[in-house]
Order: sequence, then structure tokens, then C-alpha cells
Amino acid sequence: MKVHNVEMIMSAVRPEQYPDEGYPEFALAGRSNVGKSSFINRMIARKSLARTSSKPGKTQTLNFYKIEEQLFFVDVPGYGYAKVSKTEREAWGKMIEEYLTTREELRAVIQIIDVRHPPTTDDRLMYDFLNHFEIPAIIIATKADKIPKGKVNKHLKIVRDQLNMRPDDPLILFSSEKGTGMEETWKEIKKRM
Ligand SMILES: Nc1nc2c(ncn2[C@@H]2O[C@H](COP(=O)(O)OP(=O)(O)OP(=O)(O)O)[C@@H](O)[C@H]2O)c(=O)[nH]1
Ligand SMILES: [Mg+2]
Repeated sequence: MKVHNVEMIMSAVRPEQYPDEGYPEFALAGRSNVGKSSFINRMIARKSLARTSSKPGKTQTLNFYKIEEQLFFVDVPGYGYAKVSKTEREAWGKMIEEYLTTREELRAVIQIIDVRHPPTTDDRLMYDFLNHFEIPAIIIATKADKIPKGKVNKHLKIVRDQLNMRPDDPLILFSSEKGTGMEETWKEIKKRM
């Protein structure tokens, strides 16, 4: 899909602030600094609409990006970010959990994993959480540009095994740097709209 029209609609921390257009929504989940915002920018071919940073903890609210009057990407703060207070972390946790468990427009969570490393405990908890609440998951193994081509299959297998992925859930090799995996990801998104 070639994206022509995108708007950053709303930063929300509470349900009253979510947009009310009713378009299908696809939310990003993943460790802080794994590349969630970069994923959105690549998918919509905008260099820096979603703000990215080499330091973790950049995204702190639910950010809704409206794409072509058809769907929303929802950028979400990362998990496992240590440098905020316990109170703040709990508030984020509540905000994210409330969104994921109550939002009717949510069609799937796009869970981003760093393909270079085995999934973390938090990655596994997130994937189990999605399954528990029967939220469809699309798993993106990103930063593919950082491993040699010959090692890709080995790394993908580790991700699939260690997340204990359901065989039907898609696992897509991705690179926000190079654009790897974009078409395949759009295909999986469209199936779920
Ligand atoms: N080489 C490479 N670098 C990437 C890729 N995706 C993201 N990065 C880099 O990883 C860092 C973090 O990216 P972000 O997109 O800000 O990560 P995030 O998950 O949104 O982080 P938080 O908002 O803090 O949770 C940045 O320095 C990006 O340039 C990728 O596919 N390849
Ligand atoms: Mg971010």
C-alpha cells in the first residue's frame, strides 16, 4: 500500500481522548527502543512523523496516526523502560492495558521484536497477554539489516520457539532502515481490517 495521506490525530492517555471515527486500529507493542515508532514511519513512508530516538522512553502517550481515512496506527510506550518512577510505570501499564482490553476498534497488535536477540521475558508476557485476551497478534522481527542474511532463519526460529508462537500467527522479517517486510506486513494488516 502506498500511503499518501496521514495525520497525527491525537495523543491520548484516557479513553475519552481516543478518536471516534471508528476506523480499524493496529497498535504497536514492544520493548522500549526496539523500533516501534520507526516501524510506523517506514510503513507510512514518512521520515519522522512518529518521533524516534536512540534513547529509550521516547513515546509516552497513545499516539493515533490516521492513514488514508482507513485505519489508525496506535503508537504505544515501550515496556521494560527502567528510567521512570514506579508510579509512572504503573500509570503507563494501566493506560496500555485499558486500551488493549477495552478498545473495540482494535483489530490486532503488531508486536515488535528485535530479531538479533532472543525474546525477553517481557516479550513473552506481552504475547501471552494478547493470547489470553484473544487479541490477534502480528509479530514483526525488526532490525533485519543488522544480522547477516545467512543467519536470518536461525534467528526467526528462535523468536518463534521462545515466544511459543501459535503456528497461524504471522512472523515477518522487517527492517525500518531498508524497508524489508513492508508489503508482507500490509497484507497481514489488510486481512484483519
Ligand atoms: N538499523 C536499524 N535501526 C533501527 C531499526 N528500527 C529502529 N531503529 C533504531 O532504533 C532506535 C529506537 O527506535 P524507535 O523507533 O524510537 O523505538 P521505539 O520502540 O519507538 O522506542 P520508545 O518510544 O522509546 O518505546 C532508533 O535509534 C532507530 O533509528 C531498524 O530496522 N534498523
Ligand atoms: Mg517510540
